[in-house]
Amino acid sequence: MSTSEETLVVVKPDAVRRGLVGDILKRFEAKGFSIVRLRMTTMTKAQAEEFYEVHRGKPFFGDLVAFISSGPVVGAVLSGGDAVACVRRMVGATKSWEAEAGTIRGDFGLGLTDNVIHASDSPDSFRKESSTFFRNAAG
Ligand code: 3AN
Repeated sequence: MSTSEETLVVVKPDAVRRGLVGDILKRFEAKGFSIVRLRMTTMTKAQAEEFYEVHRGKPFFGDLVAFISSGPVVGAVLSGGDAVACVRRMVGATKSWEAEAGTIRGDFGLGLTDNVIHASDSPDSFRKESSTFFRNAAG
């Protein structure tokens, strides 16, 4: 029996620009996860730096922050069994061109910085990322 938990996904600016929000969120609902919180926003540079804090100092940090704050994103908290690991499997490998067909990155993208979607990699990351993402949000 899997334990119910929550995780955060963020549909990135490339996927929002391409009109893929519905197609992507639909997969999580079809799988059985509930969307328990949802926000469309454009992240500030400071918010993006905090969101990707673990990558600070890496060579791609600047590009990553510039990209994620380049346009609207849609963040959703998903609730359901084994959410963190299961959603990561559904998202697929970081390099979209290597991601398996049937995963979100495998089906919808070819990029690395612009790799369609972010998903928390642990319950601790979920707590930190969602507090950054939903800061000052109503509701
Ligand atoms: P994932 O999103 O699959 O958990 P992470 O956490 O290793 O991958 O990386 C966070 C984000 O940083 C990725 N989604 C991707 O956009 C970007 N990224 C990771 N590695 C690289 C890299 N070598 N060059 C450019 N961007 C990268």
